[in-house]
Amino acid sequence: MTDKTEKTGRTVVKGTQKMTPSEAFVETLVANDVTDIFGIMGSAFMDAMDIFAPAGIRLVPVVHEQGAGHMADGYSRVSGRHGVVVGQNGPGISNCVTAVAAAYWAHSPVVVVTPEAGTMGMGLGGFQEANQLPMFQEFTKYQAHVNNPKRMAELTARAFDRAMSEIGPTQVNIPRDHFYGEIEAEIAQPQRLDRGPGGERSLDEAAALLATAKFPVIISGGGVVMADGVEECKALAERLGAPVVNSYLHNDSFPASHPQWCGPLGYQGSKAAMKLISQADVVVALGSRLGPFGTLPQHGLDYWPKDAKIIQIDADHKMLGLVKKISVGICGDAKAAATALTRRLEGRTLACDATTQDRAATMAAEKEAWEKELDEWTHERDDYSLDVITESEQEEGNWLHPRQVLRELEKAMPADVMVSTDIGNINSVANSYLRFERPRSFLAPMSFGNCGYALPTVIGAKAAQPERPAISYAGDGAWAMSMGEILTCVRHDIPVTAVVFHNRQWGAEKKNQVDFYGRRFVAAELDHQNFAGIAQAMGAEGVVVEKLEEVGPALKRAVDAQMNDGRTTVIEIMCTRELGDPFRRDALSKPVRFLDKYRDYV
Ligand SMILES: Cc1ncc(C[n+]2csc(CCOP(=O)(O)OP(=O)(O)O)c2C)c(N)n1
Ligand SMILES: [Mg+2]
Repeated sequence: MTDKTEKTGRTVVKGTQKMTPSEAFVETLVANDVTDIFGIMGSAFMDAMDIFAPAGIRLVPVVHEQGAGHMADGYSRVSGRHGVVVGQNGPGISNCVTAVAAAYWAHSPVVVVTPEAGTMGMGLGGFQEANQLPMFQEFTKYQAHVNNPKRMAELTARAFDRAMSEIGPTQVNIPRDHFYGEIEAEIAQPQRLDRGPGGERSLDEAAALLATAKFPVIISGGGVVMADGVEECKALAERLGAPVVNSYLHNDSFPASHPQWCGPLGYQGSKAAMKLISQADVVVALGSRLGPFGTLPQHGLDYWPKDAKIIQIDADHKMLGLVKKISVGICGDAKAAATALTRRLEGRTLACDATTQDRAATMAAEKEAWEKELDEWTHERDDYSLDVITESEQEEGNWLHPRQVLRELEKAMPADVMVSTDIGNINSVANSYLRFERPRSFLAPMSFGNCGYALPTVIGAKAAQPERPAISYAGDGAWAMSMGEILTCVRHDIPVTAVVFHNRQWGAEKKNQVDFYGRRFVAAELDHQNFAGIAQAMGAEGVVVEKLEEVGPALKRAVDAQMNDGRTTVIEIMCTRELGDPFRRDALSKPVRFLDKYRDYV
């Protein structure tokens, strides 16, 4: 007896049957609509791998397993389906740790399949032996260990269910000998939560509070994206006439063309968003954990409204009130909760109704002022940046100001684009210039903040949605960590467009040496770089851009090559060494030295 799966319509065996554990594993993947896995092959799971093709599963071989983990992350973030990563026991698995940590903080339903050394050898110090559960303990919502081959189907299914219900990575750890043998197994139907809006009492309290609010502001968070709740967020915002700001690095959580969209909070975010939220008497944090890094003062503005009442809605009750003191906590799905709140406000007169037009005018004015400021903010104006701009004019030719480059890229963005960004100074400044019309479009490294994130993640996104243009941003340092995956694009026909900001330095960290360590640069410079040449050697297009007017056309040509010819392009943009505001002003202080030999190092 067989049955069809929900999304991909493939058949899965039904009822209890004799099969091998490999078959039980692969059929469970099919039952969970898995069509793509990222990883590098290995003997540890070869018996299962052998039947991937007849099961309708493609294994995308990558350059490095960290890339595979990021691809699984990007794949799941744009598709809402599981991302799956696999590797050889030991080193193939330890290579995945950073990527799984990043997926954890992005709340991505990634399943990391970790074949382990055989049960008869564990503990003897054999080949590629490692204890693989502790490695991922910090970064997974659930860890299954297949302690008996007969439990392969059950435990694999649970890992897939929990990745969705817990909204984060899970692990299925499989001793390699447990793929073999003969078992009786039944393939479980996937169990998906039917999520609700939260408790009646908290929803009633939230509605009562909103009814009295004079200047409500909505923070649209990642939970809105994951719940596919943008329309519902819009309906609530429109009923309230409230400004909507994006939580940090969730710029795709509200359409940028909407008059109530005011831009992102957080590092290098929108001043309009910050000035508006500073006036709030009630903040609705819809699908946001209010992560501490995302609400730090920016642009010299300590904007967080300390006296405002906060209504926080999160699918994970443990996030409620964790970072900010709240008045009402709703444990619910962002989409369902927004609908429930809008319904409760229907037909009611709200305190803010009297000022809807005034508030709309305030929003429009703040947004206009910020756009004007961005237009005029063509380069950084701190002493260090002015010095290196002068240097660059005298010595190196007229290289480009990152902010101007970012504005040109913004203007040339294709419709329906997916953009991934990396960690770095220029990538952070990009926050003000990345706007989206639909959710599941923006892929940033979120709270784990690892360099080397953007390229592999966008490759995974492109694999999931080949019909959409895929663009990554990375600084030259972060790029070099990850650029090998261009080979994956070329080898496996997953074309993307990669923008590299060539500023010859690990800029973001160097900025701390500028601000706190008297410009004593240690390990900050990068040279011998020719990224366009390296791209060409890997079989992609490589383009160097040195003139501002070439930025937009270069991006458009590359996207055209991606969409129409299946070609990957690396666009290397030559930038000055100027640097925007630092990442961690909050976490650094001027050095203190007690020992005589270091006395000048202050
Ligand atoms: C894996 C990892 N290593 C180191 C860091 C620390 N770090 C953060 S930003 C940065 C510099 C990035 O330089 P680059 O990619 O060239 O971008 P730029 O800042 O120059 O724009 C470094 C080293 C990190 N975040 N992640
Ligand atoms: Mg750099």
